[in-house]
Amino acid sequence: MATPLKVNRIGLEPQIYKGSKTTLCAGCGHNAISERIIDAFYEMGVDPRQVIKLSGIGCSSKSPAYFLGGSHGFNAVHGRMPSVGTGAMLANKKLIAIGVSGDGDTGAIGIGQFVHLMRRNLPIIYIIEDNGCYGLTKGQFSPTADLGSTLKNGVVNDLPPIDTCVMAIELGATFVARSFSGDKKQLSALLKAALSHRGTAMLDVLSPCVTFNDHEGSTKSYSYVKDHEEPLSDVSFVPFFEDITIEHEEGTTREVALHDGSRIVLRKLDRDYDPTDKGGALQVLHETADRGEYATGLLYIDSSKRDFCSLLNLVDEPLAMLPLERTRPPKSVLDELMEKQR
Ligand SMILES: Cc1ncc(C[n+]2csc(CCOP(=O)(O)OP(=O)(O)O)c2C)c(N)n1
Ligand code: SF4
Ligand SMILES: [Mg+2]
Repeated sequence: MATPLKVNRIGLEPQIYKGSKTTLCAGCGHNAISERIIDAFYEMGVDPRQVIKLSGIGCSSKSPAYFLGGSHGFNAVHGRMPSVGTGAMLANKKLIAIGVSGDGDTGAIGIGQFVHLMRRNLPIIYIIEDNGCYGLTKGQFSPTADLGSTLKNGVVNDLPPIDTCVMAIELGATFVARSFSGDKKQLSALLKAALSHRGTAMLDVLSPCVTFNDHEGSTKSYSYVKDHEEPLSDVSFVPFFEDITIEHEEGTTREVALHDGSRIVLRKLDRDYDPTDKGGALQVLHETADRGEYATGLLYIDSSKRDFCSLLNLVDEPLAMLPLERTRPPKSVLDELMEKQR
């Protein structure tokens, strides 16, 4: 008898969630992130046909080709993915948007678009695959490269970095997290929580470039990040469709309810961390950065703010599906308007 196929809660096999074979270097952090995205969408039972994948330009921006092969996709111009994503979501707010960018794509040429995406709270998961360099163009420093870190050839970076998480929190993003491509458990929980959030979920994922930025002197190498990662709490995720009761000691965990009824459970490590305290989140980010460390986990969340589509009072039906007669006012409306101007 044939073994029954493994399927998720909407009856789809894991294979459906895969994409083409990666052309990125073996060991590149971006490949591990694609794997986590595949697992998260499969385990959450998201229909890939409802998803739009968006990206800019860079090795990171190539990666949407390597997951969710049956989803819609748009590989935008360098740094311009946020405006394409905004257009797509306003045209069809029923889509689930996932954008993949790089630290160069976001922090350099795309910084203007990033800023406005974060303040609008568009419903989108926005991932920065952060390797501190322009991998695709052979490893030059990017704006997230740390002061004093070095290139492979010994050149020292004498500019201060941009912290995209600090920026996102300041600008009004409602879900801000930092993780590491090598931290399977934390990244999986954060991706699933991002899928349950309504609004912009910004994840800066440290993702080492094994070819150009994995040497001694780099602060984005596997060994540096492993040694300097400071998780704020132990992150678990409980989806709305699994009514799991997590056993925990009073006072040692914090639960955050997400809009679809799922919960993100944060177990205390060596400090009490409140991800709803904006000032506290910024302080921790500044303090850890001063020590050359990376605070990881769910940094900040505000699930009360309206997302961009509801802020614009869009009709229930996606604009892209409306028939012509509902999008084009008849001549009588125009005549009436003209009459009022007289
Ligand atoms: C308008 C424009 N300017 C510059 C480039 C060259 N370019 C291609 S990718 C890239 C940076 C990619 O860095 P990042 O976003 O960090 O991605 P990574 O390759 O590191 O994943 C640059 C500058 C381009 N393709 N288009
Ligand atoms: S050059 Fe770097 S970022 Fe690009 S695929 Fe290779 S390891 Fe990844
Ligand atoms: Mg990069």
